[in-house]
Amino acid sequence: MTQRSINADRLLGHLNALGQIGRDEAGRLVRLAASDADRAGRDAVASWMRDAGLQVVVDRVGNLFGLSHDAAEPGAAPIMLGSHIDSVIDAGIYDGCYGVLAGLEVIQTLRELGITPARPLAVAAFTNEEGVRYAPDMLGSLAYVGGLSVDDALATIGTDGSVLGAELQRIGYAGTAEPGFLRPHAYVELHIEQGPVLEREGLRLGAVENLQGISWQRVTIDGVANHAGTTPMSMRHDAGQAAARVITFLRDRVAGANAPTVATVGCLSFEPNAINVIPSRATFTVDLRDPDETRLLAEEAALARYLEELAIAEEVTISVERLARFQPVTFDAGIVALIEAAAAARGLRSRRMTSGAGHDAQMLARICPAAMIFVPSIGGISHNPREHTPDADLVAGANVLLDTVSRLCAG
Ligand code: HGY
Ligand code: MN
Ligand code: MN
Repeated sequence: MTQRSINADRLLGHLNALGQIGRDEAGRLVRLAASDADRAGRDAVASWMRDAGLQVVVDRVGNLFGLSHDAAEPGAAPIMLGSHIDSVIDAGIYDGCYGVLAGLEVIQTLRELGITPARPLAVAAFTNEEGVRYAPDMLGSLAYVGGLSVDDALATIGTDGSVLGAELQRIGYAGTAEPGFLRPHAYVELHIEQGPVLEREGLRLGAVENLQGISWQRVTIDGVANHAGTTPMSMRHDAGQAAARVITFLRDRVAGANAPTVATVGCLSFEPNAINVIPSRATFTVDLRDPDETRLLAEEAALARYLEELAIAEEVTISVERLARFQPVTFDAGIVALIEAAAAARGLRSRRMTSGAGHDAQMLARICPAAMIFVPSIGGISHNPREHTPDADLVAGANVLLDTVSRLCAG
């Protein structure tokens, strides 16, 4: 059977065009959920969906869908592809966007080849996957699968004090479809690995069989502002020092454990944030992840114990707010096997692997069989403008997605 292929130039053209949408005055890619930059990106993707002959639908939490109803069984549950187009701050151009645009490309290719799949096809761009502006991450897909009420999702307050529902209204993406309006037969997400494994092992593709648990917390430490010059060290209630001890505690504990656990303090702010004032308040985030739920719970408990002891030792007050908590997810073994077979049929060496990053697929897995396909990230770099995947790998991944969809339809 001659192997079908997606339109590589069109996919790469869309990827690079979308990668230029949402640049700030410094040239950084910052397409935060429900921002003007996100609107511009959504408008572009929606227009490409229409160009492909798809019906464009937006649901109440802004999830954007392209639907192709051409199918042998038009009323059957669709195969859904997709990811997200919102980004982190100073992002690369592939994270999320690749999965949305490759999903669109696969559907457009099948339509152009005149192939009528057994089932309808859909491609989704889920709202606020990154969770940088609104917590939790994967908010749009979480609401889509019923893990968060629509009202709670729309009432979410952003790090900038904005309200998600009002922002979606403002950018014109407060849709009317009820999240969950389509229950997929299966969901397959193509994504860059964002880690070093595939490149290190010289492999072209990853069949992702599971995804690690995620714990996000915001910690606030309240001490006492005082004069940096006149206050003896023994009399200080230094929120800044206490925060530094937590950061070091996390790194030393996780680095010392013979486990895949990872810990990150990505946001940190002091008040009053003045060079000669002992910080009265330190606010920071803790991102803990582990593929094993028991270990993740143990790390959360160890942090909680440390914070209690620290509050006494430093004579400060410490409060913690839960921002996100998702258990590890195992993907559908049948789809994982289809992905491996599709890769092998194209002579692409692949391996099964765990996703270190969170993805919308972990939410869709709650309502349908789901799995992911990874392509290599050069240097394992992501959430960084240096994020890069060679064009040949991007095209190969999209062709494996195409074959996986065909096999799912045949199956
Ligand atoms: O945080 C994550 O893993 C994803 O990029 N939202
Ligand atoms: Mn992503
Ligand atoms: Mn990301």
